Amino acid sequence: MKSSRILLVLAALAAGAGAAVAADETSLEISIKDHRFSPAELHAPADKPITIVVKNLDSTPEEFESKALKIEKVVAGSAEITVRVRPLKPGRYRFFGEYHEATAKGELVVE
Ligand SMILES: [Cu+2]
Repeated sequence: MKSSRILLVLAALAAGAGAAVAADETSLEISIKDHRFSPAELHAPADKPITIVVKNLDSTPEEFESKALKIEKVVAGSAEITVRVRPLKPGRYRFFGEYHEATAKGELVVE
């Protein structure tokens, strides 16, 4: 009885901590259609962690890649991935779809 109460308190504390982190995080969403990103430009505030959900609406796979962001992750056709980005300084960070580099281009604008 006593130990289960302690567990409940710990669970509540953990949930609170998680909510605090989530509130400070910027969540962005981008989709891929016809080998292009939409929107092609994402905006995020500086110095905060960023989560980007990449939805691939094409039936073929794409690789979400950014040298500036140090990201390289394959997203299967008709699937989605979530990438986490460390807090960034203001600037423009290019990304692209490695499998269709000619068309799949975008930028994350941090300000
Ligand atoms: Cu690559």
